[in-house]
Amino acid sequence: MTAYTPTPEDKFTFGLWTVGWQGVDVFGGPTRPQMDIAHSVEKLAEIGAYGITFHDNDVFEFDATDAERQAQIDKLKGALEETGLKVPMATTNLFSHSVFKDGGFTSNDRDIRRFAIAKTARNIDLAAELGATTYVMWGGREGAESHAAKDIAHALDRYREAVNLLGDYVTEKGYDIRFAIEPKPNEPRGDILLPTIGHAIAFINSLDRPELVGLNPEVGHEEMAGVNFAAGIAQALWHGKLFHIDLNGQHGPRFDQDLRFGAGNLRGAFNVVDLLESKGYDGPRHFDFKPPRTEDEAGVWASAAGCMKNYLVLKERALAFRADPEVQAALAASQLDELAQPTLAAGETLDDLRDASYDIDKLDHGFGFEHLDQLAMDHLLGLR
Ligand code: DIG
Ligand code: MN
Ligand code: MN
Repeated sequence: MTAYTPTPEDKFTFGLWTVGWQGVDVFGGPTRPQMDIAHSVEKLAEIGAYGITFHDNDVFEFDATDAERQAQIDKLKGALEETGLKVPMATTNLFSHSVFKDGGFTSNDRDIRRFAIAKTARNIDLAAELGATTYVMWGGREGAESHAAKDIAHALDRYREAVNLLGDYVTEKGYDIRFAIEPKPNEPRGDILLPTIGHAIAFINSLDRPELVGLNPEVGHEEMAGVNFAAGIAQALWHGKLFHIDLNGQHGPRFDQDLRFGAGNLRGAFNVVDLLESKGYDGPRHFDFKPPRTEDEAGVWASAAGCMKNYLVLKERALAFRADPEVQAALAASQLDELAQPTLAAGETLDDLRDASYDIDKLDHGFGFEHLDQLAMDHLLGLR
């Protein structure tokens, strides 16, 4: 029986806010005590993680003095030094403090927008200091609960202004940092701006430095919107915009469950791992999940270990699926190789298509997708 033991080579990373989640929800207070950040780093190293990610206020309090902020940063640095864990990504908390109740970059209040950009720039400096190369922007509070409360065009102007300004900043500073926008359709706002991968890609194309900005899609967020996550990240890869990823579990369109990866939509998880492992994504396998409030600390680590184990099991099953000669024959029978071919031959024009004759009865054939999909199911279930 394979052990599925994660190693740093698997590049599994966790947000400090995940294992540190105290189990608070809309209907109940914390069920776990606050977790010391050094303890989180040490335990994540112990279970095989490659690195950690953080919001500024996962490391130090919103109202920390400079001395308190530095003490916490030094504590984090010490734990990273001791364990060898890396920091591939960082991000800003522009959603917890009440000042951000109408957003940060797109708050109707101009002074709050100015503060949000300044807060982000300060944490970008820390991200660069810790070696992060991706800076995530999740606009959880950028949105509205009612139509007239937010002029979308002006809000997007302000969003673009902020991202352009920060893109200029990292360029002038010479930081090796790219930005990754994380879409989400709703929660905590009634409707969030840039709700899906598609909206975010369109927005990125409007920026001054689009090459600096990509995506950090999250499994549960696209599924909340009722769209297929694997198909979404396939398009992100096609645009060269899958800069980072938030892996977790979700039971379809409902509140953001942030389950451990593999829980919830297991077939979707298989499809995601098949895509990441076969289409050349070389970034961290990052988990943004929340151990359910039912769990004690032992449960937190069981949940984190489950994220990595499920990824490794699905990776083994997906690689076996792609290597299976019967699958390769089924892919050919389903004409997947033909899909990879241009529709026009070299030198052909539209006239060639229009002048040709077509035997519709011969063309109107079955594609054998059910046989192909059952083979995928058999591999997922460990039957092949
Ligand atoms: C929630 O899905 C968001 C925040 O946790 C964070 O800003 C981002 C980082 O991946 N995901
Ligand atoms: Mn989420
Ligand atoms: Mn996320």
